[in-house]
Amino acid sequence: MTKRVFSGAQPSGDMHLGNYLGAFRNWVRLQDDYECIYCVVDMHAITVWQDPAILVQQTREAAAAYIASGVDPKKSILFNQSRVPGHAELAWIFNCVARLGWLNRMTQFKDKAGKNRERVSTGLYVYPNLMAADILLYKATHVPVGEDQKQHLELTRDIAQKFNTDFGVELFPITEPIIMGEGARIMSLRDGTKKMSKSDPSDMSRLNLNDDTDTLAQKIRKAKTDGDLLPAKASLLEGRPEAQNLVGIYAALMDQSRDTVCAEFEGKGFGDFKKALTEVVVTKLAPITEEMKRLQADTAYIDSILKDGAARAQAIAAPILMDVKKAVGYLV
Ligand code: AQP
Repeated sequence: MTKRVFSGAQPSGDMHLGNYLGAFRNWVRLQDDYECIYCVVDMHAITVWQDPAILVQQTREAAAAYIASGVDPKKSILFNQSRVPGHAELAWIFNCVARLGWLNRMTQFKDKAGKNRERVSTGLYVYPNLMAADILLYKATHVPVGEDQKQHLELTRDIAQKFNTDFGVELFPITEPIIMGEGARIMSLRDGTKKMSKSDPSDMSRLNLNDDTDTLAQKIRKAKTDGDLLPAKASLLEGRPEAQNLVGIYAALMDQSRDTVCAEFEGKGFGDFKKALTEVVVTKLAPITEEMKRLQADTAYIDSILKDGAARAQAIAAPILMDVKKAVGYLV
């Protein structure tokens, strides 16, 4: 069986360092060993309100961020989700396969809906079924996952299994997670217990891939920390979430362990550490920011990449979706 990876990000705001370290950078590394499909998941994005004119821009920005991070659109398939109708078609079938109790257990829905549960879109609730459809529409064998997506991949596996059993077929693979290491979860610069997120109302909470050097420096300078010094070992950062996060970012960008970073900066205060961190962040992100800017200025190029990617994705999806429809008993 083809070893195939599927992954995506929502064009729901500015792409940030969390997306880069938790996703894009890993996607680049997977390109040599897997057939990779990287999607800009615009259908997921609209589960919360998106201004249509901005959504179009953000979709292009997301594609530019993937490419600028090193995703090669010739090697990998890069497209926006809504262009391949199979995602919606399969998601509907999965709405009828997944059980209500399974969705009720999804912690991300609880987090995102919060106290507002009665007022969120029904799309937000069935979001994990659409994610299962994204993956299984291509019979993806592997999905790179961070902590926060583990539960959704479990659901995808449950749906695949139930579909195969209910319809007496061996159609879907049981997709394996690829667990990513250091830097898997980057936290907000304003609150080390919350993840860095596009939808955080404070722009100061995240380092955006399109921030200029001065903005990055200012955000790091203003990042919340405590008054203590850096300890000799990472385990001694326990209970200091902001300090832990900044050390984690440095370690991830330098491809070092947190212990190595602590050993280097032991006894220093966060004033000094932030200066070193700024240098590392700027060195690593500036080339990406510049390339994103260049790509975004060429909308025709980005649009042609996404259109071509959608045609390649469609070619893989069409026969799989046909088998699904036949298994379900649709008259085709
Ligand atoms: N803070 C993070 N640390 C590590 N990885 C992260 N990812 C997102 N935030 C972090 C990873 O980026 C990929 C794409 O994420 P997404 O856009 O599909 O959705 P998300 O995880 O919900 O990202 P945001 O920024 O928090 O978006 P909003 O605010 O719109 O919900 C995923 O692989 C994710 O793990």
